Amino acid sequence: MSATARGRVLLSVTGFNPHRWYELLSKEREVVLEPEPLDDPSIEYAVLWKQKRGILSKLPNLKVIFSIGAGVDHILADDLLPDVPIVRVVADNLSEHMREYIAWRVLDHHRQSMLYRSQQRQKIWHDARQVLAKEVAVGIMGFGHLGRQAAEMLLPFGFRINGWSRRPQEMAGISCYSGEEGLTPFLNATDILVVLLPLTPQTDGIVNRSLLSKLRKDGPLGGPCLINAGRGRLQRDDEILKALDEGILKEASLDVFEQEPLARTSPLWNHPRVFITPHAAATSYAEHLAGPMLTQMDAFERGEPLRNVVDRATGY
Ligand code: NDP
Ligand code: OXD
Repeated sequence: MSATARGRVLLSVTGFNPHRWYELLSKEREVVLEPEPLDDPSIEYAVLWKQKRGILSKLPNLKVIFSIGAGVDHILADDLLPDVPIVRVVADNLSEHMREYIAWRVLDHHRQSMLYRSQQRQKIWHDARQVLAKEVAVGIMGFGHLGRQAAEMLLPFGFRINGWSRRPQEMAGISCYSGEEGLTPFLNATDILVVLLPLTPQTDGIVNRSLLSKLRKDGPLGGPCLINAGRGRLQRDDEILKALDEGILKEASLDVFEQEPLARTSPLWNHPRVFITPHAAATSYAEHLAGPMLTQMDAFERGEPLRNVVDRATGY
């Protein structure tokens, strides 16, 4: 079948060059970057990252939206979004990147890299006391697909692992907590907090000073550490700074920020106990994700059910 005979794909992104996505999706389908006219009936699919507001609202035959990402808050933010299924990314390549990022950051805090980097700059030869992983509790906030992957990666090191989710979950070797009633006990038992939640109305701003002050105070690392690779608006940047400066938090690794890119004026950049990456924990590469999206479009047209569909009621 020719590329033009099948439903066309609207590709709408902000914040990066969509060239590679365009090239790869175009191998099998006709791809449109700006729909013209706005009510083009030949467009049946949309592939999106922070789409322009309202760009989908007039398309009469839109059938499925595909998110270029595991999170979908960037799509749901559009108040003119049509009511069609939204498929999110669940893919080995993305999960592997995230597992590696979490393992890297947890080990970095555990093995006191910030201290040793600072000592190196000052040419200080001092052997700081090191505890074993089995003495340290990592709490994974958002124990879904990526949270579980992170837990699997960390278990062999010997870390004690807690997971927190909305509904009760189970995993061998993990202490699972859920819901509001589970949050305080989960935090009280956690030395390194790993945030892998989706951004929803319920989770917006959840990582604030009050939450951080519930992390284990007398743990083996000399203070709790935070790793946020979920979404920036889960946290309040200024409250993280406050928590660091008040001694509530020892260190932080932040991949995401309330506003991205992080403003050059943000004090987070120069804080000696903050490690920053530019929303790069697990990038969605077109080479790995465009193919599965095209496969899902074909399967959908054969009448097969869509996979990894977002629940609009919960927002993830
Ligand atoms: P999942 O939907 O598989 O998991 C989400 C988890 O969060 C689930 O355990 C869910 O609970 C839990 N959760 C949701 N809402 C609440 C709540 N109100 N209270 C408690 N727990 C809650 O998502 P993924 O693991 O695939 O991805 C997680 C997030 O990671 C994405 O939404 C995205 O924002 C972020 N991400 C960041 C990347 C980066 O590069 N920085 C890359 C990829 C993703 P339950 O199990 O009960 O449903
Ligand atoms: C995602 C992301 O949601 O890249 O996948 O943040």
